[in-house]
Amino acid sequence: MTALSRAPSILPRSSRSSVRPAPRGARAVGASTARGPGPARWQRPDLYVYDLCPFCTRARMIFGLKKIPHRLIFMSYDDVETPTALIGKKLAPILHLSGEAPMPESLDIIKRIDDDSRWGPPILQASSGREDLKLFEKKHWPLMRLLIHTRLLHAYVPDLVFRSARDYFIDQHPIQGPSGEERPNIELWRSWEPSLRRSWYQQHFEAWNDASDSS
Ligand SMILES: N[C@@H](CCC(=O)N[C@@H](CS)C(=O)NCC(=O)O)C(=O)O
Repeated sequence: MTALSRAPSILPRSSRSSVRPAPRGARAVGASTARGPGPARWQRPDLYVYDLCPFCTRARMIFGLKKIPHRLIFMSYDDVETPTALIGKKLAPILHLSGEAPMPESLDIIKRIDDDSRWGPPILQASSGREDLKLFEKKHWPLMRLLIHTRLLHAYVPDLVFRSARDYFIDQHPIQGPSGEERPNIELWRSWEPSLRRSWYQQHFEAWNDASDSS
């Protein structure tokens, strides 16, 4: 799968709170149920995501659970323009419903979709408030981050197809060194040569591969 380059072409001309005109083809998608006079409305929600983003996976789940047809738009990770045009900053996930301002925040997106009677009655229960899960994540995130981030660059992830996107990802995510060096803060990390940052990622990746080959 590749990062979709069509996304910018359907963005609003101005910024965040504007309601964009219907994209070309919207009439064909939603003609039978388009409501009221005025510009044609498209029916399928647009969901802008990164495949690497756990908050995006969370937002995607409600569409799967309720079997809601939607347009899933993978942004390239270095594409600042698309999310900024939609919500004023670089962040995913973003939901855009026809006739409404695009909205961020996975939990708000989930609630917006689950509560909308067009897609049936709500199905989600209230949050369990499980503190043990939060603690597990807090405790293990440093190791999870190292394992996940260094592997993501080698996975089939549409947001990281372009070299520029992978470089952007590395720039944004400092890791500890391959010989146990402390994880630098982001300013220090970004002041280094790109080749050094890439090499830390690569060395971790290869070390684990070597370890799993020999086990
Ligand atoms: N509170 C937000 C958090 C979303 C978030 O942090 N998304 C990350 C990706 S996992 C993001 O877009 N960060 C900006 C970036 O990666 O440049 C939510 O629940 O949707």
